[in-house]
Amino acid sequence: MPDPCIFCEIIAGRLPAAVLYQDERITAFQDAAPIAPVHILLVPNHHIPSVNAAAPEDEAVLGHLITVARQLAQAQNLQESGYRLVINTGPNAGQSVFHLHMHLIGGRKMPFHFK
Ligand code: D5M
Repeated sequence: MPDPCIFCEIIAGRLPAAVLYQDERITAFQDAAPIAPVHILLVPNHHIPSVNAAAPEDEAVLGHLITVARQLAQAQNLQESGYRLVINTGPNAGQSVFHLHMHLIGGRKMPFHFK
């Protein structure tokens, strides 16, 4: 793990971020470099570097990311217009922060490809 992991620092409240949601399992905050009017990151509170490193016991928290992403999308009035949930994994996907995170992106029409 990079020392310190920036998302672990945000989760712990040691690095500033616009936190929209937090419970005992996950945290959601505004992406610092938004590519759309709505761009939120949802992360497990415990450090998982990527989908490749997720363990069977992480299955519930990964499902919880989707449930809360849907709630946040509805709170942003995206349920009609639509939105995208993306988890970049590894170099070809352009993963740049190695703490598993789900992007919630919406508020504009998106092409088929991400970014
Ligand atoms: O996406 C990593 C995302 O993380 C990228 O959209 C920028 C965002 N980012 C990086 N640092 C921060 C901080 N400090 N706060 C909020 N958002 C941040 P990836 O899928 O790895 O390319």
